Amino acid sequence: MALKTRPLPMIGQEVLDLDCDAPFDDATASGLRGLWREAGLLLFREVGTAPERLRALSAVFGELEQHPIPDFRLPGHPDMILLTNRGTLRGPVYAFDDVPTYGRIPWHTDLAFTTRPNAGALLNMVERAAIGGGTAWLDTQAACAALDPDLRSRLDGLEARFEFCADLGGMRFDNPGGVRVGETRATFPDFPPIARPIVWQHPWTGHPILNVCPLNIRAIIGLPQAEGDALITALIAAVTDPRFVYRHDWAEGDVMLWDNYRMMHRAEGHPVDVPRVVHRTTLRGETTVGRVIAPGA
Ligand SMILES: O=C(O)CCC(=O)C(=O)O
Ligand SMILES: [Fe+2]
Repeated sequence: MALKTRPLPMIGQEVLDLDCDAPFDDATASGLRGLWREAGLLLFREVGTAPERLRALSAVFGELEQHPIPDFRLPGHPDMILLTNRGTLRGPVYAFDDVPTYGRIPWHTDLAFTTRPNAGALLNMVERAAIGGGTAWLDTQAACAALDPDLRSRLDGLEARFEFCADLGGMRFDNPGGVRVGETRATFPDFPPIARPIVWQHPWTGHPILNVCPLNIRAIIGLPQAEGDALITALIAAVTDPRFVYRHDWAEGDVMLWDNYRMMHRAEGHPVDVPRVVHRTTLRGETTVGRVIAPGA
C-alpha cells in the first residue's frame, strides 16, 4: 500500500493512516525512509505513548544511539531520553516576562558542538503541556537555496567555531534574554570546541545545507570578529525566516521525526509548574562534520 501524506504548513509532511500496531513491512519501511530523506521533517499522529511504539517506529530509520549525557536517559530505556519537569528538574529554569520557564531551547541542531552529529531524532509527546510547550523546526536547505546570491557567495570555504552551551545567558547570537532562576544539578562532560563548515553538502542528497546553530555558534574562523559576527547575524536572520518554519502544536501520542543535518529546531518551553513529558530517540549519525580545534582558535 502506498504511503499517504499531506504537506505540513511551510515545510515537512504528515504521514497519514500508518498502522503502528503491526510490524512495518519492508515496502512501508523503505517508503518511510525515502519520505524522511526527501521532506526532512515528518509528523505521525496517534502513535501512542509507549516506549516500545516509539522504538519500533524509530528503528525504521536507523540505529538508535544513547545520548552522550547520561542524566537525560529514560530509566529502563537507555536508548531513549526523557524530557520532563516531573520529578527532579534536569535542566535550567529561566524567567521570561517574569514567568519561570522550563524546557526553552532556542534554535539549534542537536549535537552541533560535536563532529559526529546524530542523523535525526524522534520526539514523542507523552504528556502535553497545558500552557506553552510547542516545538518548531526550520529547513536550512530551503533557506540556503533562497539566500541572497551575494551573501551565498561569501560562504564557500568558511568555517565557524561551535561550543557546548550549558547556559542560555552565554549565547553570543539570538540570545533569548531569559533570567536564570536557581541552579541545576546536571553535570556535563567536557566538549572541546569544534570547527564546522558554514555550508556543506547533505551526506545523503548532496544538497547544500547551512550550519549556523545560534545556541552553539561562537565566531567565523579567520574573520575579524565584527565582520564574522555581522555575517552570522545575517545568516541567522535568513534561516529563521517564517517561510522556512513549521511550528507544531502537540497532541499526546504525536511523533515528530527530523533530519538533524538539515533542520534546526527550537523548544518554546512552558511554565515550570505546568507538567510536560516527552520521550525521544536519537538516530546515530554516520558522517563526521568538521574537526576539533584548540580552545580560543
Ligand atoms: O522539548 C522539545 O520540544 C524539543 C527538545 C529538543 O530540542 C530535542 O529533543 O532535541
Ligand atoms: Fe534539540
